[in-house]
Amino acid sequence: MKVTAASISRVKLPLVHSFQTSSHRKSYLEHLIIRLTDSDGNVGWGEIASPSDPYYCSETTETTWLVARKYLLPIVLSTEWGHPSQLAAVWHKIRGHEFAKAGVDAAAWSLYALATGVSLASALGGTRASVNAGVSLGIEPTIDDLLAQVQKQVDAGYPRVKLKIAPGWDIEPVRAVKAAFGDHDIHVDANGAYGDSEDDIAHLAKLDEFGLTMIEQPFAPRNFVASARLQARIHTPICLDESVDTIDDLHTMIALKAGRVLNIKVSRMGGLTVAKTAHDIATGEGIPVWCGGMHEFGVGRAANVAISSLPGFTLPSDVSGSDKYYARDIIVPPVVANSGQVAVPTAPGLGFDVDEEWIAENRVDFDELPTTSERNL
Ligand code: OSB
Ligand code: MG
Repeated sequence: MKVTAASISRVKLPLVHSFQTSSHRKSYLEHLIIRLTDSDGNVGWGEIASPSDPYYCSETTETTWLVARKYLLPIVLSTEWGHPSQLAAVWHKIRGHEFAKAGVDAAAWSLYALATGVSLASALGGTRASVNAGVSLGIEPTIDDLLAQVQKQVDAGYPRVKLKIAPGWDIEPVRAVKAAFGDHDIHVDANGAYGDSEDDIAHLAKLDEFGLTMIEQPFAPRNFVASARLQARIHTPICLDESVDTIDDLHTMIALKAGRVLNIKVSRMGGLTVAKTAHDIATGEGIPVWCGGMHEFGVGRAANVAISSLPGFTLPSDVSGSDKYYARDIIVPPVVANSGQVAVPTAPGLGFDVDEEWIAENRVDFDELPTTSERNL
């Protein structure tokens, strides 16, 4: 493949319902959209879905822009590559910056799929015609507000609802949701908000009585030891999210028995190449996986749907329909969930048209790298 042009658009979209995690609240998001063109005129798309501030991970919108613009895209433009996994191998020397890598990697994958005439899901080895979708709900001002949000998503047909928890917002909201929606698949996500003292661990162990599907990331990123201690005490599986950025982290999780479920986020793990490897390793170890989300716009959501079609993604993924997040998405048609099922596109490439006019209307910054011929002058 010869990539001849690359651009970055910083796009800002309002969320239909503001979202609060244990660390921050958001009512709009700004993600970077990567556009690659090859020498035959094929276009590939990827999304850098970093949070704006360094609370979920160390990256921010600005750091991802810098790393993509200065390091990653020049590599994509100057390397002749046959398969996108070769790019991941080249930029392995760039330490960290997984979100930046993920958007550029996904753009290369979607370009590769289009150029070779297959869907992104098939290029990745996906086998499912549709994927199971769940929803993730933020911390609400009151338990009644939370119950209303859960009801709305249950009515929309989603089979799994994940609740954000934090110290002071855990046992009671979980008890209320379980009392009202006991038959539903409910899980909680703490985004690392708990300390690892004996008291913290004993407190979290109280969640075991609710029959939750999993407790996601109770402790700070890479506190594998605390996670292993809690997992040894409870029946509820612990799922790791922020702790696992790399394949080495996954090996640590397995070796220390720090969890029994893996949330594979394409963004957090630096792209589809690493996500696929993580899927292969986890499945081989009997660890079920699902695809987490970062409130992606349609371009990133399409990549999440594609990876979720791999056989080991047996738990519902955070690939809710676009309408849960955005009044108008940047892809046409938007992602649609029917009774919690999202169809996996079969058309070559990303499988959705990208609405370039809508991107241009919501763009707050733009940059285009010099083309190969301009650079050679
Ligand atoms: O931990 O999964 C998380 C959103 C922002 C930061 C972290 C997380 C999330 C979500 C959103 O839970 C899931 C989604 O995209 O629906
Ligand atoms: Mg999470």
